Amino acid sequence: MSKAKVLTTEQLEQFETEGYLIIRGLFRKEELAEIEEVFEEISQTAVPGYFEPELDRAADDPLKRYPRVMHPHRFNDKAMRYMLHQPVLAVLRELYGEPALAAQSMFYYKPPGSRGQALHQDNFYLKVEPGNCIAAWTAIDAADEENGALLVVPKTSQHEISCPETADEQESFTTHYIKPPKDKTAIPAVMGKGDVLFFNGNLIHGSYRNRSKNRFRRAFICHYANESAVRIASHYRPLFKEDGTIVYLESNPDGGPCGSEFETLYPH
Ligand SMILES: O=C(O)CCC(=O)C(=O)O
Repeated sequence: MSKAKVLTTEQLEQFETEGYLIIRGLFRKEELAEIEEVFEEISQTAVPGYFEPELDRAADDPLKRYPRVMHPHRFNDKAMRYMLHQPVLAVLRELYGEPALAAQSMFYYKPPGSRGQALHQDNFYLKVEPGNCIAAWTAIDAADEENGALLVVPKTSQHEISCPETADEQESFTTHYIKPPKDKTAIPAVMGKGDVLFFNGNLIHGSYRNRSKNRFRRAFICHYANESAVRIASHYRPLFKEDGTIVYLESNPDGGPCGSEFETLYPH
């Protein structure tokens, strides 16, 4: 039996032409409360390889106290469940025109005062082929210009993957920077709690610093590949089907047009 459609023609067109789409209120209040609880608990611990706060350096940089959590689905069942959140997968199925495979989860606390992430393109890191990755960026707190909302550069989703320049380390906690084309500007994606922003792996995006005094800007961020993809960078294996079954795509070898040194030093 075919599944009921969740996106309108206009929404599909927006994703095609602009490269991103915000779906309002895709996570319910109780679900958001559960996600908050999971990551509050994680923030009180250390999980080697996935969440490694450096408490002695927290006074200099709020991200040392609250670094991003990498791949929480690999050690937390609830994170796995939310990476495979049915309403998100239903949207992805329509954006891809086929089912999605879940490749990565992350959680950003982005406390007040913390640096942002310089503009970049996700498929530079994920190397999904053939096809592309799509991110589902869920606002756990309302996000706006003051607390460092995600920035998107509309219509860059058709651009080729470019080789990064060096980011301004005063403003970005990551080291890569992709300069937007001259005729394009980054705009903030202003979002409410529980809204989800979908964007494809070529779209140039990033975020500014959290300039607020006391507002975290937490986000649960997952990356997906189309089910027909054959290869992905090794950092993202294994992947998961909608029903949670494990899938091993081939490992996309390091390198590509920008050389191999980028890949191993700076996983996304
Ligand atoms: O949430 C942010 O500040 C940046 C996240 C991002 O760029 C990404 O997940 O690719």
